[in-house]
Amino acid sequence: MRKIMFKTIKQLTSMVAMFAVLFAFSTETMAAKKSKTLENTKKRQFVRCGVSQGLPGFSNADESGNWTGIDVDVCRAVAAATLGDATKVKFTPLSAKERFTALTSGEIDILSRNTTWTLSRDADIGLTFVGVNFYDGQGFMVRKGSGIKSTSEFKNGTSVCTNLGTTTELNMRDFFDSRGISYEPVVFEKADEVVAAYDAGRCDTYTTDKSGLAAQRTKLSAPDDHVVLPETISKEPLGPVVRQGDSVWEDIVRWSLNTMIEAEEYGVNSSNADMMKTSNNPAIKRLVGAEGELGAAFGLDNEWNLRIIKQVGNYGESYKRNIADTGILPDRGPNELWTKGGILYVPPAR
Ligand SMILES: N[C@@H](CCC(=O)N[C@@H](CS)C(=O)NCC(=O)O)C(=O)O
Repeated sequence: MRKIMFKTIKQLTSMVAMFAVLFAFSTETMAAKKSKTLENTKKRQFVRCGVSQGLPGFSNADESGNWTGIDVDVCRAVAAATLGDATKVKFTPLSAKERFTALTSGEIDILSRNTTWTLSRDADIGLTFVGVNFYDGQGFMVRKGSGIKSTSEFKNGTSVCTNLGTTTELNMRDFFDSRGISYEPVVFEKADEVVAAYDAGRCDTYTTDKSGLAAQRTKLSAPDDHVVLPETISKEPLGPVVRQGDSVWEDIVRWSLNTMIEAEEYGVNSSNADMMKTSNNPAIKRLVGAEGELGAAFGLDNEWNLRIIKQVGNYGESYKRNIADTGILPDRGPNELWTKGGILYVPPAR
């Protein structure tokens, strides 16, 4: 009798323990779906997005304050996914120097501002990069009149205009130091000051990401008098950044960007997205919310991705509208899909 009772107590205890584990597991999964940033975004009814102070093609405001660009579109995608409306974004223009503090201090919730993903930025200062929306590299622009055709012609004492608080500054130092060429940095916090200084002839060359050179060239008084040299001296994978510590928000931003890229891969765009609901390709059906429950993983409804595609478009549409059709960089280069010879490749939405 005692033996039987002992056995039941033992069974009971292990059952209680099992339930406790199950309970802890389920609350943990529920907790994992909670995002303070998402909650606050819903309360506020807008996404707080940090952008540049004006970089055509990436993040640029017109006279009426309407922001456009591929970086702007990432924030619009998140607004479409989380608030149902791509226009519900408040943009905060930030200099390169200010951008990370604005994110870590909680002034913005997404930094989408031609920002290079590096180890120290990702691991060291409370930030998390969620992906790459433009593969770039650093280059140099010179006046055609200088006759310089290659960076190998740079001489001792070359004066170089660039932006403060950027990878550009560091690569510039590595570049000249490793070649034993003395140089004179002419550095400003505001990009417009850099452009103005270079335009006024205060430096021999202007260095930044090649996309930036192409964009800023349009602001020079005589764009055709300048040329971007062929060499690319660094890797600049540019992408959106979030604060460390809210993994659900991080996932929302990551998969909003991925949705735009994968939609292009599957030929889903802003005009055919609704029709794609009846596609016989399950991968396409998932992308437009007609199959699976992908949104539930972030605590979103099932049409979060359909709204992104309908309201913002796929990556190709965004690139065309902002970068190609504006004449900044008509060719996609490495920013072409992996299926078309480029390196744009995102994990599958399933
Ligand atoms: N990708 C580099 C450079 C970023 C950067 O600040 N580039 C300048 C020159 S293209 C810029 O954004 N200018 C526009 C602005 O400051 O508004 C980085 O992350 O450090």
